[in-house]
Amino acid sequence: MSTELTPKQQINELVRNANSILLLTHAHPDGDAMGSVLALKMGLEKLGKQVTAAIDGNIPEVLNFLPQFASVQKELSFQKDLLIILDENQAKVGNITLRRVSDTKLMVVVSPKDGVLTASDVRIEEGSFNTDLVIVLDCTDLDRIGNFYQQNSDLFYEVPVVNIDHHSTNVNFGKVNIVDVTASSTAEILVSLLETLGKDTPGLIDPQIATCLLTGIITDTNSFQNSNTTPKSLTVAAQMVAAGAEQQEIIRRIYMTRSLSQLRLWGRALAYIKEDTQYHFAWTNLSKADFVAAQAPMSDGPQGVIDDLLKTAEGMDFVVLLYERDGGVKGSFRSINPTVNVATLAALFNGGGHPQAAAFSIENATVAQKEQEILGKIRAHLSGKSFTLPQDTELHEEPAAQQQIEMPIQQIEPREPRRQERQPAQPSQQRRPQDRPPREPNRQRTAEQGQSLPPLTEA
Ligand SMILES: [Mn+2]
Repeated sequence: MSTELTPKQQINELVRNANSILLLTHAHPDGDAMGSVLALKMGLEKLGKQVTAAIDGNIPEVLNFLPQFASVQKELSFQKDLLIILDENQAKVGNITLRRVSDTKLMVVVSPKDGVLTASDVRIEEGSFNTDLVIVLDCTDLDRIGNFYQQNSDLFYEVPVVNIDHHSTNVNFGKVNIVDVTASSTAEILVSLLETLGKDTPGLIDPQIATCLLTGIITDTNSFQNSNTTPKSLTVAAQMVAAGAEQQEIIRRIYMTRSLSQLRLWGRALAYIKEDTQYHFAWTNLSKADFVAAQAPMSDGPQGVIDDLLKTAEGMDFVVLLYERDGGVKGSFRSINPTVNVATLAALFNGGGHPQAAAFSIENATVAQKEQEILGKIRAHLSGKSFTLPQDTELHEEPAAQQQIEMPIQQIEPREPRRQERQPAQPSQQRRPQDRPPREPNRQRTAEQGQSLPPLTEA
């Protein structure tokens, strides 16, 4: 491939030469991930390509108004042919028949036309994947794709990978990369890519595709409220409305409709809000038990908790939501003070995202086990001191290292069992390190301290 081609032209070439294309995004997709995948799927299909879109993890039901929502696969398995190569130098092949030897055994019978075929005339090879091109959208690195990547990692070596994203923490894992950190969303980047791909296909961006792309732009800018909203994102959004995107429907479905379970979940998150008065941040938690008690499907992430509720907190520099998902802890950050870059905070936990919105996850842990460690690392980072707790994700019976960090004035008080329907607290959340500073008598916070928080999706 010529190095003189721009990445967009290179992608155009790769797409033109591919028949079968696989589209992937990060597990637990948000509106941008899902809108981008569906828009590109429909666009490529209109160009005559065979397209598979697959997403690991739960897809938020709130997005089910998107065209072709149900066409996304949740499982991915690749067939590879087994190739039997016969060398005809010694004898020409006459007939090939298949004979069943037993319930579990088949025999391939190769009868020569003349002469003798021997075992040395046979070679067995693995065929290649029946996918010509992989396009990964809105994903900072391949691990974020989830199980599909771990289970099929060979594919990503054998087939060209295109990486299209707008996260500054993207690691440029593709053979071709379009990582535009000035773009509000991956959907915004796809608009110009689809225009290039559809040069000879007038009207490629039809109302359905435009609806998916506008959904990505709207959700990643939080309805054009976030600071990542640029003149270009507004222009592109206007272009999508002109192309027939159902803007009113998007707003109604995403911002005006809340399920009762979601409202119950919000109530729990609101009740547990705590603040750090020294470093000016607020946080809350949602444990697995909170989701259960609210009857909230795990597929509907508690995104709204941070974007619609926590982020409106007055006087805070940033907010944090911790929540339990998939046996681990997810953390979401939103910056309120524009000079605070929360992507650097998420990076403390090997996460990433944007300066205004970032996230991380810790596997095999509960919020109760990790909350103090997470807060300690954040505070240590903000104070410029190092935090010495090992950065593994193992469960610590007692977070001993935590005692080495300077705890700011406000301490979490021992949690009391909140409600009958809450599951019994894990031992570690009730036990408090004994050498903690005494709690401030004058604190206004209520005795009940929340310990779990919701996650967020990196925009
Ligand atoms: Mn995005």
